[in-house]
Amino acid sequence: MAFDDKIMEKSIDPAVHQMLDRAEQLGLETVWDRYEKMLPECGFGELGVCCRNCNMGPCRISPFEDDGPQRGICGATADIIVARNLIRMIAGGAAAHSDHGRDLAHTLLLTAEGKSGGYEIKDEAKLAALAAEYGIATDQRSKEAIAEDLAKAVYAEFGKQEGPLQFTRRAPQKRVAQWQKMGIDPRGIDREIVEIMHRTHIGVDNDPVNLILQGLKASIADGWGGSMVATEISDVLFGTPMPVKSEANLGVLKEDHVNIIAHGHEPVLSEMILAAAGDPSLVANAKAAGAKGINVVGMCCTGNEIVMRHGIPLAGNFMQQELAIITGAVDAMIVDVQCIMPALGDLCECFHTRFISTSPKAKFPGAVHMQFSEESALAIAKEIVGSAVENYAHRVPEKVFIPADKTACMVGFSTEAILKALGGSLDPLLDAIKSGAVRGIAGVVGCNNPKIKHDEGHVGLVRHLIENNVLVVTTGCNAIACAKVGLMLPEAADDAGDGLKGVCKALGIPPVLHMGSCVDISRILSVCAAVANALGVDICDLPVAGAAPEWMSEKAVSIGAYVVSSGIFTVLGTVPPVLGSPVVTEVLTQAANDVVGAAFAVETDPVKAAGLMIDNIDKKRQALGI
Ligand code: CUV
Ligand code: SF4
Repeated sequence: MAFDDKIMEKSIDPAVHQMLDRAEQLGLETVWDRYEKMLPECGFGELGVCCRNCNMGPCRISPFEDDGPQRGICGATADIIVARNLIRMIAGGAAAHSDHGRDLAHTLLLTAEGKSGGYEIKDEAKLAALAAEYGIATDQRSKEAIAEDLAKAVYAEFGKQEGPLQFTRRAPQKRVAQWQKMGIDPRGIDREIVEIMHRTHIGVDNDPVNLILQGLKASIADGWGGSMVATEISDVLFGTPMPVKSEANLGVLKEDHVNIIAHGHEPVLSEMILAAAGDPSLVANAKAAGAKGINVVGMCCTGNEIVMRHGIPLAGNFMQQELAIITGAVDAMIVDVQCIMPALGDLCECFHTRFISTSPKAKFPGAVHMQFSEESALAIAKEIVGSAVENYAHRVPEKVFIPADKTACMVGFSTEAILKALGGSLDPLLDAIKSGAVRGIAGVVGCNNPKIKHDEGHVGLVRHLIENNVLVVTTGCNAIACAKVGLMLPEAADDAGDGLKGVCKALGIPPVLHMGSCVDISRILSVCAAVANALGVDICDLPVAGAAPEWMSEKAVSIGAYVVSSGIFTVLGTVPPVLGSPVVTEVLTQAANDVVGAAFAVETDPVKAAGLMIDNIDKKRQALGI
């Protein structure tokens, strides 16, 4: 189906085209309309040169050297203001990921103490492995006793005053030594985030380089701290993902079922929603109401969590959350935290959809708040699902329009699953890299952003990489974009270069491996660390690269910072608000190489961005002599 250019240029996804057309017919506004109304976006903001850190201001630095203020009222230069703003973004992102990790630690502790309402310890092997890492005795001990010690140990990582964070020690020795030398080996997770807020208060740290170093330190506390805790403890509680088949795109909604979308981030909620949706009495209620059953689907990173562990279909990525409501077929949109548009409330009012918020940390206009608590998790989840079932009767059939589009995918490639696919050791992968069949590995992650044609940045970049024999590992909204176009099927190996194609066919894996949600970028770090350790080199020596083609969130800024801090060259597809500072721009794109062995590049063209990554991979191969 073809629509007018205005629609076609917004996304590469046919489901999105149909839904945007539908929105137009119904006179409904979406994120794309609001983006257009915002144009031109504030030039000072784009450059990062506005400051509101004290009430002498707000101040903004003129981009023209001979015209307008060159200093804030306190005397801060563009370099200082840009650096402060950037690391405050890192603080926001690291806080979000780490608070998610903290919630998992809390749930594990309650579960160990027998106080949680429905959770269990599902992966005892992982529990034992983590206990060993923390030096917790496992012999002759119950899993609850081990879990209690582990939960207390990871819980303590957040409030620690002195380091190190245990998981940072997964990194190669050389990497840790470099962090120590640069003073960026994090102490406590919360401590580094708080220190950013302190240093960026008026009149504290006014050295752009010193500010950025603290930003890197806090980001490491995210990637190798809070995010890694979130991933590892989720695996203990809900199981470590293993390959599973599913489907992706709005076509996973079912006209004849009660449709529930779980949207947001933390599996603590979505796992229980799933459990509740299987409750025979709720299913019976759904049937009594005339539905064939209860269809739970996921969106954004919550979607990634439950597709990886249960094969629950993915309804779409960040830019599709409003479009899902516009199908008129969603009986409940259940959300917790992060990446949930406050626009959903108004939109739900145009349909029968019940918008249900659950976290005490995240309330929304137009939402019904049904507060979730780990202590009575299953009982509350049943109430929430019950409310969705009840709402099915209010669905207006004339308002229902579900696009047919959905694509099969194979997901669930945790580190453990990749090792299993390789036959238990990294060697086949290392051999394939050495022989050149696999040129290198790229981590492609991150959000959607209306500044970029939806999914084109993601898919264009990933396709170019696999054509050039670069194996892609992915998380977040990139993963969902790849799933929707069929890149996560073993058959997609046919789209890869000959070397990668051969390796994928031999192993029966897709050329693009879904490693999970954003916090699961920690899985990518763990794989990189394991590969580097196996080769006896540092991560910055590996033929790997990272990209966030359509990023928008503060979390993505923290991710970019910890990926680069880990020694991985990273290309950003949307321009970060730093160009107002020559110093900050230079540090991020050049000097970072001397500090952490990697740097950022910005490239909005996806094929060119892939080219930069491939160049970097080739350079590393050369240096390794392979
Ligand atoms: Ni956490 S952070 S839009 S859902 S990847 Fe998707 Fe992923 Fe960005 Fe948000
Ligand atoms: Fe202006 Fe300085 Fe206050 Fe920022 S901290 S608002 S630059 S006076």
